Amino acid sequence: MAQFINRRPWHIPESAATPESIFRQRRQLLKAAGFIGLGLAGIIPSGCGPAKDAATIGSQEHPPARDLYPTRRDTRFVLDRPLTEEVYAASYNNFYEFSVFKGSVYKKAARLRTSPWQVEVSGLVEKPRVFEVDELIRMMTLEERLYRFRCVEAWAMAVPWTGFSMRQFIKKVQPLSSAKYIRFVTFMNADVAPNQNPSKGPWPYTEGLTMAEAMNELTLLATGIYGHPLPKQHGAPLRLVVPWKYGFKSIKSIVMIEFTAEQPPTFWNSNLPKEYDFVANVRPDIPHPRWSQATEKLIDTGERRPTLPYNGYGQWVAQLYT
Ligand SMILES: Nc1nc2c(c(=O)[nH]1)N[C@H]1C(S)=C(S)[C@@H](COP(=O)(O)O)O[C@H]1N2
Ligand SMILES: [Mo]
Repeated sequence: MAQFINRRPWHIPESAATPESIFRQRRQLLKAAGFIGLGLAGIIPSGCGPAKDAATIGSQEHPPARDLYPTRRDTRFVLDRPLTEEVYAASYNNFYEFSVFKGSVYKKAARLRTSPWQVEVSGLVEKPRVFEVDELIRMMTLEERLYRFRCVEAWAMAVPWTGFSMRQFIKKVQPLSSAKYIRFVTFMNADVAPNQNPSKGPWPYTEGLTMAEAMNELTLLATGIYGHPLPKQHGAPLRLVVPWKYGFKSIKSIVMIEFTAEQPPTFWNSNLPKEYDFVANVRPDIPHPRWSQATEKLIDTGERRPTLPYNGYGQWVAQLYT
């Protein structure tokens, strides 16, 4: 077992495993976002190796539509790399509401209650209404898709999501022709999510897409991962997955989907507009103001690969941006 763990980047303190520039940058970013006074001890994960419990500790108590798993795989979406081992994906997460330390998010997020859970569909839409998440999922056709996933911080993974296309959802709820954007909102509950306090950002976390982006075949509302319902740290019970954009667009634990006429303000773009734009497409040729985006690092093996334009999904989405 020791041998198994020793090959892995998790064995190294985060300060050593992360390129120095990104490590420094992240500290600044946390400061800018109001995450101050954490001290260096907090930056270095305490455990060694991926926690064995990471794949189970965040399980939902009453996962919606549990009987529908596993689903048929959509074979149109093929990978150019192996799938990331589940335990790594489940124990290296960004979910700022709970913690800024990726290695401990899965434990903190376990406090989130995901049942009952409602999703409100509002704004410029033919049929505004509130859905119980179980009902919403059962209205859709679930499928599995293997997607690459690329965080703006230059780490990457490849995972099997279960979910339904945003396109299918949009057709069902019938937006008005005046709807040009979609705004997504995460839950708000500072009792379970300790970082959701006003000094640390304009909560709740929000994101947005143009209608054309949301209607693209690739845009997924995910309910599961690795053939089972989403664990909490991955954004249970419902999260967005936009695989050609940086990971921060893929908003977790959604409670509202609103159709709007104007481009909605979004969490990272509002916090740090010079560093995180609304579009946020994966572009190896455009460096972040403080680090290169030319390569990415796989979270399980530590392998470095060239970043692909649109994260490798140009054939599906490049025409949206001409
Ligand atoms: N509500 C919410 N959604 C979020 C985030 C967050 O902090 N809060 N982080 C984003 C970022 S930066 C990334 S890279 C992905 C990480 O998803 P994962 O932890 O499931 O891999 O979630 C995105 N969705
Ligand atoms: Mo990210």
